[in-house]
Amino acid sequence: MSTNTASALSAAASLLRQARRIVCLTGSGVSAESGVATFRNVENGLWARFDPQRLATQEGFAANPGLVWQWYMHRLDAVEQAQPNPGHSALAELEHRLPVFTLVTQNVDDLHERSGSRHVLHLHGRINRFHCNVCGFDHDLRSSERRATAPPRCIACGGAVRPSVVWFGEPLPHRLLDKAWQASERCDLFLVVGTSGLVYPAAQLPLLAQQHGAPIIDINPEVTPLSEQAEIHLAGRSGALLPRLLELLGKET
Ligand code: BV8
Ligand code: ZN
Repeated sequence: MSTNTASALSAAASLLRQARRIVCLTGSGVSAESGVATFRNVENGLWARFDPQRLATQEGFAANPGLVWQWYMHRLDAVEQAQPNPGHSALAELEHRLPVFTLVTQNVDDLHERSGSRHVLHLHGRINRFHCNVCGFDHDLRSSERRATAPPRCIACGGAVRPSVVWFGEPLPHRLLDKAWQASERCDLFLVVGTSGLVYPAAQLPLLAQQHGAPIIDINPEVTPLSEQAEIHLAGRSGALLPRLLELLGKET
């Protein structure tokens, strides 16, 4: 594992240049510089302040639907006010420049799309979409429904409407996971950005790629289990390092 020297950046640019099929997995760290909270930071992460069992599980929703609803709507407001940062823009640019680039995100925000990424696999769903927790019917909501203290009722069956995110213990969207899995098995370079690599099955994807011979580049100010596995760990903020990587890629091709 090499870290954030000029030579590590240049080695990463060189791997990117040689690669033909790249998969990138992002986590909440890529949105941190946009002001969106991460999850596991001990001071200001969401799970340091809120209990995931009460807020991000079926059991939590059944026990207190109003609390869960208001918490997600509060987070949605924050996401809507946030702007993409240079890390998001650099990833959008990589999608345009590189031959086959599959962007897989654990993030429920839409900042990748808003910075120009066209094909994003949202493994953990999207906070600005809604469906019925009972029958699965998709719902568009009016702002008054979003602001209500309890979840709206389904127009098809009367069940509670919920945000279309994946809670703990729920399966990931099957088709998207399949696509991400296949792309990871076939890629020749795996880029990990801003994730603690603790949530499965997402964290399995880079390891799967590595088992099939692809090197991992990890961008994260902290050392994670994935940085320890990575061929190159670029220790720093994605909003600073991704644009530098892009610049090097442009210079040396
Ligand atoms: C499933 C909801 C099966 C949406 C989220 C024991 C062992 C192994 C696995 C398990 C286990 N017990 C249970 C499991 C499975 C469980 C799991 O993995 N648990 C872990 C935590 C132990 N997984 C599941 O339950 C999944 N489902 O397995 O289903 C199944 C199959 C069939 C039928 C039924 C069931 C579902 C997982 C989905 C969980 N949903 N949230 C929401 O509210 O948003 S998890 C949550 O964590 C977020 O969604 C997020 O996407 C995900 C990952 O977190 P990160 O993004 O990595 O965030 P984190 O704070 O951890 O890290 C941020 C990183 O950024 C840090 O490293 C930091 O240093 C870095 N950073 C900070 N600033 C920057 C930066 N990096 C770069 N630049 C910066 N500027
Ligand atoms: Zn319904």
